[in-house]
Amino acid sequence: MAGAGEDTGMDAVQRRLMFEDECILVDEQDNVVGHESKYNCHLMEKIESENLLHRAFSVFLFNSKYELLLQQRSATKVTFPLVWTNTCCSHPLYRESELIQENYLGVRNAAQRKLLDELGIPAEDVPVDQFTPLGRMLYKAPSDGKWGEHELDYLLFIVRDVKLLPNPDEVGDVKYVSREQLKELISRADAGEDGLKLSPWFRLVVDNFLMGWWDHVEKGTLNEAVDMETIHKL
Ligand code: DMA
Ligand code: MN
Repeated sequence: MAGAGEDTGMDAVQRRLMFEDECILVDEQDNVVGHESKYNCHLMEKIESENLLHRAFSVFLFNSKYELLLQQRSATKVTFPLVWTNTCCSHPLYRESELIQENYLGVRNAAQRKLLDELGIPAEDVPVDQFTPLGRMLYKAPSDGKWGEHELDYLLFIVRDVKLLPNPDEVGDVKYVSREQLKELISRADAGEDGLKLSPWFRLVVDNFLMGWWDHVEKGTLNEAVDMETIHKL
Protein backbone atom coordinates (compact mmCIF):
# COMPACT_ATOMS: atom_id res chain seq x y z
CA MET A 1 0.00 0.00 0.00
CA ALA A 2 1.09 3.56 -0.60
CA GLY A 3 2.66 5.54 2.24
CA ALA A 4 0.39 7.72 4.36
CA GLY A 5 1.60 10.98 2.86
CA GLU A 6 0.94 10.06 -0.74
CA ASP A 7 -2.78 10.67 -1.09
CA THR A 8 -3.17 13.91 0.81
CA GLY A 9 -4.89 15.57 -2.15
CA MET A 10 -7.56 12.90 -2.38
CA ASP A 11 -11.17 13.81 -1.58
CA ALA A 12 -12.20 12.26 1.77
CA VAL A 13 -15.34 10.54 0.44
CA GLN A 14 -13.54 9.05 -2.54
CA ARG A 15 -10.60 8.04 -0.35
CA ARG A 16 -12.91 6.13 2.01
CA LEU A 17 -14.44 4.21 -0.91
CA MET A 18 -10.97 3.39 -2.26
CA PHE A 19 -10.30 1.35 0.89
CA GLU A 20 -13.84 0.18 1.81
CA ASP A 21 -14.81 -1.17 -1.61
CA GLU A 22 -13.40 -4.64 -2.21
CA CYS A 23 -13.41 -5.39 -5.95
CA ILE A 24 -13.72 -8.84 -7.53
CA LEU A 25 -10.58 -10.03 -9.34
CA VAL A 26 -11.19 -12.13 -12.46
CA ASP A 27 -9.12 -13.81 -15.16
CA GLU A 28 -9.63 -12.96 -18.83
CA GLN A 29 -12.41 -15.59 -19.04
CA ASP A 30 -14.24 -13.82 -16.19
CA ASN A 31 -13.59 -16.55 -13.60
CA VAL A 32 -13.34 -15.14 -10.07
CA VAL A 33 -9.75 -15.48 -8.89
CA GLY A 34 -9.73 -13.32 -5.75
CA HIS A 35 -10.41 -9.86 -4.38
CA GLU A 36 -8.50 -6.64 -3.84
CA SER A 37 -9.19 -3.11 -2.59
CA LYS A 38 -10.55 -0.60 -5.09
CA TYR A 39 -7.40 1.40 -4.31
CA ASN A 40 -5.01 -1.33 -5.46
CA CYS A 41 -7.18 -2.32 -8.42
CA HIS A 42 -6.86 1.18 -9.88
CA LEU A 43 -3.13 1.80 -9.30
CA MET A 44 -1.50 1.50 -12.74
CA GLU A 45 1.72 0.18 -11.19
CA LYS A 46 -0.16 -2.69 -9.47
CA ILE A 47 -2.26 -3.41 -12.56
CA GLU A 48 0.92 -3.79 -14.62
CA SER A 49 3.10 -5.63 -12.10
CA GLU A 50 0.43 -8.07 -10.86
CA ASN A 51 -1.75 -8.06 -13.98
CA LEU A 52 -4.77 -7.18 -11.84
CA LEU A 53 -8.09 -7.35 -13.70
CA HIS A 54 -11.38 -6.60 -11.92
CA ARG A 55 -15.08 -6.96 -12.70
CA ALA A 56 -17.11 -3.83 -13.48
CA PHE A 57 -20.42 -2.76 -14.98
CA SER A 58 -21.64 0.11 -17.15
CA VAL A 59 -25.32 1.06 -17.15
CA PHE A 60 -26.96 2.73 -20.16
CA LEU A 61 -30.36 4.07 -19.10
CA PHE A 62 -32.84 5.33 -21.70
CA ASN A 63 -36.08 7.22 -21.00
CA SER A 64 -39.33 6.47 -22.82
CA LYS A 65 -38.32 8.93 -25.57
CA TYR A 66 -35.29 6.66 -26.11
CA GLU A 67 -32.86 9.34 -25.01
CA LEU A 68 -29.73 8.16 -23.20
CA LEU A 69 -28.86 9.54 -19.76
CA LEU A 70 -25.25 10.74 -19.53
CA GLN A 71 -23.37 11.86 -16.46
CA GLN A 72 -20.34 14.05 -15.98
CA ARG A 73 -18.14 12.62 -13.23
CA SER A 74 -17.54 14.93 -10.29
CA ALA A 75 -14.29 16.89 -9.97
CA THR A 76 -13.44 14.81 -6.88
CA LYS A 77 -13.37 11.39 -8.60
CA VAL A 78 -9.89 9.88 -8.32
CA THR A 79 -10.05 8.34 -11.78
CA PHE A 80 -11.34 10.30 -14.79
CA PRO A 81 -12.66 13.42 -12.96
CA LEU A 82 -14.98 15.69 -14.97
CA VAL A 83 -15.27 13.39 -17.99
CA TRP A 84 -18.68 12.74 -19.57
CA THR A 85 -19.76 9.11 -19.65
CA ASN A 86 -22.69 6.69 -19.76
CA THR A 87 -25.38 6.74 -17.06
CA CYS A 88 -23.52 4.96 -14.25
CA CYS A 89 -20.42 2.80 -13.81
CA SER A 90 -18.93 0.99 -10.89
CA HIS A 91 -17.93 -2.43 -9.60
CA PRO A 92 -19.83 -5.38 -8.16
CA LEU A 93 -18.17 -5.88 -4.77
CA TYR A 94 -16.72 -9.00 -3.19
CA ARG A 95 -19.83 -9.74 -1.10
CA GLU A 96 -22.41 -12.48 -1.37
CA SER A 97 -25.20 -10.44 -2.97
CA GLU A 98 -22.90 -9.13 -5.71
CA LEU A 99 -21.06 -12.38 -6.46
CA ILE A 100 -24.22 -14.23 -7.57
CA GLN A 101 -23.47 -15.52 -11.07
CA GLU A 102 -26.94 -16.87 -11.85
CA ASN A 103 -28.60 -14.64 -14.43
CA TYR A 104 -25.93 -12.00 -13.64
CA LEU A 105 -27.82 -11.16 -10.46
CA GLY A 106 -24.67 -9.97 -8.63
CA VAL A 107 -23.95 -7.37 -11.30
CA ARG A 108 -27.64 -6.36 -11.44
CA ASN A 109 -27.69 -5.85 -7.66
CA ALA A 110 -24.56 -3.70 -7.84
CA ALA A 111 -26.05 -1.62 -10.66
CA GLN A 112 -29.21 -0.97 -8.65
CA ARG A 113 -27.10 0.00 -5.60
CA LYS A 114 -24.99 2.51 -7.53
CA LEU A 115 -27.87 4.07 -9.50
CA LEU A 116 -29.28 5.05 -6.10
CA ASP A 117 -25.93 6.09 -4.63
CA GLU A 118 -24.74 8.18 -7.61
CA LEU A 119 -27.96 9.44 -9.17
CA GLY A 120 -30.56 9.07 -6.42
CA ILE A 121 -32.66 6.75 -8.58
CA PRO A 122 -34.99 4.78 -6.25
CA ALA A 123 -34.51 1.00 -6.43
CA GLU A 124 -38.18 0.55 -7.38
CA ASP A 125 -37.59 2.65 -10.52
CA VAL A 126 -34.88 0.19 -11.67
CA PRO A 127 -35.99 -3.35 -10.75
CA VAL A 128 -33.09 -5.77 -11.18
CA ASP A 129 -35.02 -7.91 -13.67
CA GLN A 130 -35.39 -4.90 -15.99
CA PHE A 131 -31.67 -4.71 -16.85
CA THR A 132 -30.64 -6.40 -20.09
CA PRO A 133 -27.00 -7.53 -19.95
CA LEU A 134 -25.93 -7.19 -23.60
CA GLY A 135 -22.28 -8.12 -23.52
CA ARG A 136 -18.92 -8.03 -21.79
CA MET A 137 -15.77 -6.14 -22.79
CA LEU A 138 -12.22 -6.20 -21.49
CA TYR A 139 -10.14 -3.02 -21.68
CA LYS A 140 -7.28 -1.15 -20.06
CA ALA A 141 -7.14 2.64 -19.84
CA PRO A 142 -4.75 4.91 -17.94
CA SER A 143 -6.34 7.95 -16.29
CA ASP A 144 -3.54 10.26 -15.20
CA GLY A 145 -0.44 8.08 -15.04
CA LYS A 146 -0.78 6.90 -11.45
CA TRP A 147 -4.41 5.75 -11.73
CA GLY A 148 -6.28 3.79 -14.36
CA GLU A 149 -8.67 0.99 -15.25
CA HIS A 150 -8.23 -2.64 -16.25
CA GLU A 151 -11.69 -4.10 -16.29
CA LEU A 152 -13.98 -6.80 -17.46
CA ASP A 153 -17.04 -4.66 -17.93
CA TYR A 154 -20.67 -5.89 -18.09
CA LEU A 155 -22.77 -3.66 -20.37
CA LEU A 156 -26.30 -3.30 -18.97
CA PHE A 157 -29.15 -1.55 -20.78
CA ILE A 158 -32.41 -0.43 -19.21
CA VAL A 159 -35.33 1.58 -20.57
CA ARG A 160 -37.26 3.34 -17.77
CA ASP A 161 -38.46 6.80 -16.81
CA VAL A 162 -36.87 7.48 -13.41
CA LYS A 163 -36.66 10.05 -10.64
CA LEU A 164 -33.20 11.67 -10.41
CA LEU A 165 -31.35 13.30 -7.53
CA PRO A 166 -27.62 13.35 -8.42
CA ASN A 167 -25.11 12.99 -5.58
CA PRO A 168 -22.54 15.82 -5.87
CA ASP A 169 -19.79 13.61 -4.40
CA GLU A 170 -20.08 11.46 -7.53
CA VAL A 171 -21.74 13.44 -10.28
CA GLY A 172 -20.98 16.91 -11.68
CA ASP A 173 -23.85 17.11 -14.16
CA VAL A 174 -26.40 14.96 -15.99
CA LYS A 175 -28.26 15.20 -19.28
CA TYR A 176 -30.41 13.09 -21.57
CA VAL A 177 -29.24 13.02 -25.19
CA SER A 178 -30.75 11.92 -28.48
CA ARG A 179 -28.49 10.19 -31.00
CA GLU A 180 -28.01 13.49 -32.84
CA GLN A 181 -27.06 15.27 -29.63
CA LEU A 182 -24.62 12.50 -28.74
CA LYS A 183 -22.99 12.69 -32.17
CA GLU A 184 -22.60 16.43 -31.72
CA LEU A 185 -21.07 15.91 -28.27
CA ILE A 186 -18.60 13.42 -29.73
CA SER A 187 -17.49 15.81 -32.49
CA ARG A 188 -17.05 18.57 -29.93
CA ALA A 189 -14.94 16.24 -27.74
CA ASP A 190 -12.90 15.16 -30.79
CA ALA A 191 -12.29 18.82 -31.62
CA GLY A 192 -11.07 19.33 -28.04
CA GLU A 193 -13.74 21.98 -27.49
CA ASP A 194 -14.01 23.60 -24.01
CA GLY A 195 -11.94 20.80 -22.48
CA LEU A 196 -14.89 18.48 -23.15
CA LYS A 197 -13.81 14.88 -22.54
CA LEU A 198 -15.52 11.49 -22.85
CA SER A 199 -14.48 8.43 -20.79
CA PRO A 200 -12.43 5.82 -22.67
CA TRP A 201 -14.87 2.99 -21.89
CA PHE A 202 -17.88 5.01 -23.06
CA ARG A 203 -15.94 5.81 -26.22
CA LEU A 204 -15.26 2.08 -26.79
CA VAL A 205 -18.96 1.28 -26.47
CA VAL A 206 -19.90 4.16 -28.77
CA ASP A 207 -17.35 3.09 -31.40
CA ASN A 208 -18.14 -0.63 -31.28
CA PHE A 209 -21.75 -1.21 -30.25
CA LEU A 210 -23.94 1.71 -29.26
CA MET A 211 -25.76 2.77 -32.42
CA GLY A 212 -26.80 -0.78 -33.35
CA TRP A 213 -27.99 -1.42 -29.82
CA TRP A 214 -29.87 1.90 -29.77
CA ASP A 215 -31.86 0.65 -32.82
CA HIS A 216 -32.87 -2.37 -30.74
CA VAL A 217 -33.87 -0.09 -27.83
CA GLU A 218 -36.20 1.81 -30.17
CA LYS A 219 -37.66 -1.31 -31.75
CA GLY A 220 -38.08 -3.08 -28.41
CA THR A 221 -35.88 -5.96 -29.63
CA LEU A 222 -32.93 -5.67 -27.21
CA ASN A 223 -33.02 -9.40 -26.51
CA GLU A 224 -31.91 -10.04 -30.10
CA ALA A 225 -28.69 -8.10 -29.43
CA VAL A 226 -27.63 -10.11 -26.36
CA ASP A 227 -24.30 -11.92 -26.62
CA MET A 228 -23.06 -12.94 -23.19
CA GLU A 229 -20.77 -15.66 -24.61
CA THR A 230 -18.12 -13.45 -26.20
CA ILE A 231 -15.76 -11.33 -24.10
CA HIS A 232 -14.78 -8.49 -26.44
CA LYS A 233 -11.11 -7.62 -25.95
CA LEU A 234 -10.87 -3.95 -26.94
C1 DMA B 1 -15.82 2.04 -12.67
O1 DMA B 1 -16.54 3.20 -12.55
C2 DMA B 1 -16.41 1.23 -13.76
C3 DMA B 1 -16.22 1.47 -15.04
C4 DMA B 1 -16.93 0.70 -16.07
C5 DMA B 1 -15.26 2.49 -15.49
P1 DMA B 1 -16.26 4.29 -11.43
O2 DMA B 1 -14.86 4.75 -11.49
O3 DMA B 1 -17.32 5.33 -11.62
O4 DMA B 1 -16.51 3.50 -10.10
P2 DMA B 1 -17.01 4.09 -8.73
O5 DMA B 1 -18.29 4.81 -9.01
O6 DMA B 1 -17.20 2.91 -7.84
O7 DMA B 1 -15.95 5.04 -8.28
MN1 MN C 1 -12.58 -0.01 -12.10
